[in-house]
Formats: sequence, C-alpha cells, structure tokens
Amino acid sequence: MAKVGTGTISSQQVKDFERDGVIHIKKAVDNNWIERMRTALERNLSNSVGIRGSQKKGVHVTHDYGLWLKDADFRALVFESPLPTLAAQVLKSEKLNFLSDGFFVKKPTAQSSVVWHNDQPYWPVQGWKCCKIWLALDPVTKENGRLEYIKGSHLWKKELDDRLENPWFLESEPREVIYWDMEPGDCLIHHFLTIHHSVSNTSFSVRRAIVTNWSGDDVTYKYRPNTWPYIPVEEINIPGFNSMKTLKNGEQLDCDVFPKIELNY
Ligand SMILES: O=C(O)CCC(=O)C(=O)O
Repeated sequence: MAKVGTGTISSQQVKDFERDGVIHIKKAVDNNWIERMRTALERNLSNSVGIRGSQKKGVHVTHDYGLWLKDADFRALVFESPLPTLAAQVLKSEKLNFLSDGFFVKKPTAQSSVVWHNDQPYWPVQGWKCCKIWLALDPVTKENGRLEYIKGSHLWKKELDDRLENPWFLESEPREVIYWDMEPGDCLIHHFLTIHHSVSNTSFSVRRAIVTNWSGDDVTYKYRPNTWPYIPVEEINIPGFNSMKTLKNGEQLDCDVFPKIELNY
C-alpha cells in the first residue's frame, strides 16, 4: 500500500454527490500535476485507440486505459496525488481500492460526442461505493466537448451500457441535465451509475482529460464478461494479472490490479 497526498472536500459537496451523482471540484490538483500529466499523456498518445462512436470515419475521441501499469507518472497520480483522498471522502469510505485509469482526448473540430451511458457496466465489481474522477488538463466548455450529466440518475439504479440496446432510455424525455465549465486541474467526481455523455469538440482547441476509477467499503469482485480489462484475464500474460485470475465472486478486490490504497487523512 502507498501513502497518498491530501485533498479535502466539504460535507456539502459530499451531500451534493449523494443527491446529484456528480460534483465539480475546483483546483483538485496543482499546476505541477497538470504539467506532469500533460507530458505523460502526450507520451502515451501514439499507442492509444478510438472508442465507441469514435470508430466512425472522421470521429475523434482518443482513449486508452491501464496507463498506471506501464507509466510512472500515471502511477504517481494514483498513489501520490490528492485524488484518492477525494475519492474516499466522497464515497464516505474507510477503505479504498483503485480500479484503473485512462484518458480521453478530443481533437479540435472533431465530431467527438460520447453517447449517454453510465460506468458500472464496464467493471467486474458489485456494490454501491464506486466513483470516477474526471480530471481536466485543459479548460473545458460546451464548445470543446464538456461532459453533461442527468442529475440524480444514479438513484434510478439502472445500468446504461451503450454497447447494448436500451429501450428503456429515451433521450428525448425531459430530464435535468447539469454541467460545468472547468479549468485545468478541476475535476468532476461521478457515481458509477450516474448517466452522462460528452458533446462534440467544435472549437479549435484540444480537450484532454485523465480518468481514475475507485471503489469503497462495500464493493467486491463480480465476474462479468466484456468488462475491464476487456480481454479474458486468462489470456493476459502480465504477472500482476495472476492475482486477478483467482478472484471469486463476492471476494474483496485487494490484489495487484485492484490495489488497496492506504489513506492518511
Ligand atoms: O471524456 C469524455 O468525453 C467522456 C468520458 C466518459 O464518458 C467516461 O469516462 O465515462
């Protein structure tokens, strides 16, 4: 286990997270982290892939995941930045596990929307206390592809897997949608069941973000096909993944690929 840096959020922000399923935190990390992670992201960009709608011709959302397993700066963001402390506070959790990281890059003037979905269907876990931290590395506006959330939709307790048909989800239904303009170093924290999408980058500036995913006290392993790491774990020949191969439904996640984080706040 590694010690983490400190970051604090107010009890009102925790209440907002519980009610709305998402909060915006200003200046979650400082300029050193922003510069360090911009450099780290650029270094990893050439090996990355397109996602979801992005496979269509002319559509550009560049995405990669599992960076912390191969890049020291992404690893440092997980174990040494204020992010884990924020996750534990928002989840009101004594225990915290890291699930994995990733990045999303929207190139200028790209058709780069990401369709409505929530995150739970992408993880082999069960339990309530799960969140994603979406860390902005650039200013974020409607024009360059901000995220938008259906307020309180985590309380519906329904999965929206955008790889499947979801006849229950009608985009046209009136719902309260919330969003924020952001500065580099700000983050959004959303619950794994909060429904969100992101709009196209129609501007002339890039929009880069790093995501980290976290789970708390009540979360255990649950085998689900087509979830992270997206290929059958038996086929992965990286020593760290051996610990995942023996996980059984209902067991604590603690293992090399879902490390337990030591919290010191
Ligand atoms: O960064 C984006 O545009 C989309 C991110 C997203 O939908 C997610 O991380 O679940």
